[in-house]
Amino acid sequence: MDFDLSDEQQLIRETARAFTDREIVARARENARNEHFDLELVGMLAEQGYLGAIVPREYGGAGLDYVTYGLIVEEIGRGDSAMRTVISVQTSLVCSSILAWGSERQKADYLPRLCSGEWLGCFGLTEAEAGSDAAGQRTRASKVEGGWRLNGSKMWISLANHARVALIFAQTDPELRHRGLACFLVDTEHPGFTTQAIHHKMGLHGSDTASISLDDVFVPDDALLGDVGAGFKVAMSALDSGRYSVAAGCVGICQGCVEESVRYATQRRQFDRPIASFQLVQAMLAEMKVRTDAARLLVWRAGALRDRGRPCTTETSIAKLYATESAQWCANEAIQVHGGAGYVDDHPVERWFRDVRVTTLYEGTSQIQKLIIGRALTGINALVPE
Ligand code: COS
Repeated sequence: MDFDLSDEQQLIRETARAFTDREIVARARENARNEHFDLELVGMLAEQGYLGAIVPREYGGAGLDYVTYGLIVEEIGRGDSAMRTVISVQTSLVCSSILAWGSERQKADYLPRLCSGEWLGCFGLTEAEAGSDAAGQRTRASKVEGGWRLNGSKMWISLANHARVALIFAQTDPELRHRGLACFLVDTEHPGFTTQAIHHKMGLHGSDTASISLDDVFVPDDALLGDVGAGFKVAMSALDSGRYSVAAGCVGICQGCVEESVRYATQRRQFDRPIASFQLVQAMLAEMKVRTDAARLLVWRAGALRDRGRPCTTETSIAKLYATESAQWCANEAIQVHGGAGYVDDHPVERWFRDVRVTTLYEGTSQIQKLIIGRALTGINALVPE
């Protein structure tokens, strides 16, 4: 077992760290304050090659492995979860789905545009009534001459207001449940496709979130991604990559909490000495550090398994569960270390605390991750009645 990164991985990580500090950290607070989805910064992510890190070079990507992708996502996640969300959605949910399930034409058409940032993509799985129960899609796809008509709505969709292509999951035959689902590559400029921005979120104020309405949207036959009936597998395989990305971003939040808390605790003086000299403060710092390292190693394990072509769904759920819960815990502790100063956005811990809250909800709640892990342990699917 080798925990050392290669020279190339170290260089990529250092470059991502410097880019994050220079470009992302510098804008994160103002973007959050102004609820500004920073398209200029998204363009810079694309220029860095971060929107298609795991896409092969022949399709315009950077051709990196998953471990290296995770290193990049960790750094961006430390800087700003709103920008990390862009990478997770564009790369893991959209590009990886097209890569795994797309025809040669679909790959050649979409991937270069997505990797270059010319187009953004979004992932239309969740509905108001289909969250954890992703198979319970109410959006319907009806077969018509030359294509399909889509009707329904989607909820909590990141990047939807700015996406040029949307992966839309829809039911073709409700009696078939998950085996009736299909996934379509939908041009968001088609008549009948509309979005509405969702405001007043707890966090991720610099991220674009919207609901989608599909009102008799026509898509041609060749907009199908994978076969009719394969939609659920498209979604689950995308989530394997998406959960990895969220987990890596949360390691970044953990790391940021450690760094900011050590910095603050060594500078802040009370009782004529730095608060870092108090054992109770050191205990908080130590616990944060332990969780950070453990979360990172779980992410690296999931990435390494994937890079070797081994099954990694359970290990990815373990990494996602632990990293997101740890990031939430670390953000809370980091505010405790900062005291009153951590309660306003002068320090990034305040934003991390709000931004991290969604990570145990989206791309599968912590409870869903536990059911996936529990099923792997016992062989029993808790969601199926005996
Ligand atoms: N990759 C590819 N295929 C997968 C897969 C994966 N990771 N996981 C499951 N599948 C396949 C199974 O092999 C099975 O195939 P068959 O129909 O050929 O048997 C099919 O998908 C159904 O799988 P499963 O029986 O595991 O589905 P369940 O309904 O029992 O449970 C859970 C699935 C709960 C795990 C799933 O619904 C889930 O992850 N829900 C959370 C959804 C979510 O994360 N939503 C948030 C989205 S934010 S973008």
